[in-house]
Amino acid sequence: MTGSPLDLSETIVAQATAPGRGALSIVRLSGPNAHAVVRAAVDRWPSAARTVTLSHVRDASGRDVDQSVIIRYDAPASFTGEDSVELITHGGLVVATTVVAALIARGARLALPGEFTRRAVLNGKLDILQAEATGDLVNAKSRAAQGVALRQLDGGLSRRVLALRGELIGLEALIAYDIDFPDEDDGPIAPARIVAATERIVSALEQLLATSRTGELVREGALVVLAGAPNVGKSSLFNALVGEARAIVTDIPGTTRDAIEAVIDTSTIPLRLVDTAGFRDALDPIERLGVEMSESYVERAAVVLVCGDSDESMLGMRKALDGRSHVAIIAVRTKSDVAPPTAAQLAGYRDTLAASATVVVSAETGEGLSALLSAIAHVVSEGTGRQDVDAPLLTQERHRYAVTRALDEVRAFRDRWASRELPAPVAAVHLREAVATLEDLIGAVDVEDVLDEVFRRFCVGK
Ligand SMILES: Nc1nc2c(ncn2[C@@H]2O[C@H](COP(=O)(O)OP(=O)(O)OP(=O)(O)O)[C@@H](O)[C@H]2O)c(=O)[nH]1
Ligand SMILES: [Mg+2]
Repeated sequence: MTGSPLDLSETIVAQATAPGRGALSIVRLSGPNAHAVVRAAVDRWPSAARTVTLSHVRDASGRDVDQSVIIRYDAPASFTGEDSVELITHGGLVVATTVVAALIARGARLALPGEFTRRAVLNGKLDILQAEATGDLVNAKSRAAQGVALRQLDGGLSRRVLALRGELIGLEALIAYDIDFPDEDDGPIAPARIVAATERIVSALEQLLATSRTGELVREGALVVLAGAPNVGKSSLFNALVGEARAIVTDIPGTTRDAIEAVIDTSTIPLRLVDTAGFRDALDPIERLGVEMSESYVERAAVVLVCGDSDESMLGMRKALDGRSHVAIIAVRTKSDVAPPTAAQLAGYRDTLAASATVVVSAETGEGLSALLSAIAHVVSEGTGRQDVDAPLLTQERHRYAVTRALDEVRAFRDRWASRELPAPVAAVHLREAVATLEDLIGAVDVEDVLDEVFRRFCVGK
């Protein structure tokens, strides 16, 4: 049975926990026959919803496959809004699989990826933004991504979008009033009121759109590239920042050939730290490829840590950075335990490299490492216009697209309204479009095709 995600008459079952060795697993069912299917497979059934019962689970031939704890949920008070059951089984590779098989033998079918959450949306338990947040929470690779997903699940972004939709509908109502009384002197609505309301919405949509850069950084991490002449201590600094010996360190210049990447999970935006091959005019073709790769990382970086252990190695990097004025630079003077620089030298680095900050570090003693991390965090947050990661953020291309479209429509309305080039009812069509776009974003209206897009990324049992 393949099953269709649209057929809510079917009862679905899946293991919700990752397969593998572990103390416990969870098997969940949802659908009109969820209770009957489980009752047929167990010897004890919870007498009331949301209570637990320890029970034997038997396969189709009556053989015991587990002793599981059973929780029963009665519609509509469940995650999906349907009759549901959760079985907490013993863990491992076999037990949960045989429990699922025993339930399929009693008439359930295996759920498709994300099908439980999809049903929650179809039954009005979650909106689409919250359903996406469920997926983001499971897929979070950093504390920042976890926090953003949790707030979205709590409805933070949905409330923001709903408030904007409410303002747009308010504006539509003002215009409808104006259209109904066209001949009145100046109309009963002062035109300035409509202009002001439109401007407010345009700027709120612009602010929301501006959060998408931060949302992307929270998801992907900010690219922080260590660059500098060979042998200045880039790989040593990389290892010290990551907290383990990931990159090879030797006193031979040209040690690092490939770019090596590690994620540093900070409390705000995660950092994708990349160690690169030292910049020089390399003769060895392999090393030359390494240098080219370094250049391409510098090109894409949010922040470049220009490393040097002397004036010559530091100032020599100016040439490598030529034409890359869009990249933020932190001048990092390395090996401070050997020869600490003077304030005048540091000022020289800052000016020559157009650096946002200068930091003095030693991978040997650990000096300056936390100052460097703070400087990076500062530069990254400046780059996002100091967006607060605690505010609702647009995290997906789908969100950015919808808000961009809504903004375009409201701007089109504003221009047409101001020039009076179209009759008011025609100009107001743009507002209707903007409202519809925001409704698509939340899933307030017909949601089927949006759902297909959203649930492609889900795992089975979610
Ligand atoms: N005393 C001292 N030595 C350091 C420090 N950092 C690096 N070194 C030494 O400098 C030499 C080069 O270090 P690496 O980290 O390999 O330098 P790199 O910039 O990655 O070099 P390439 O990969 O060749 O470009 C090694 O001998 C390190 O032990 C430091 O903070 N203090
Ligand atoms: Mg190296």
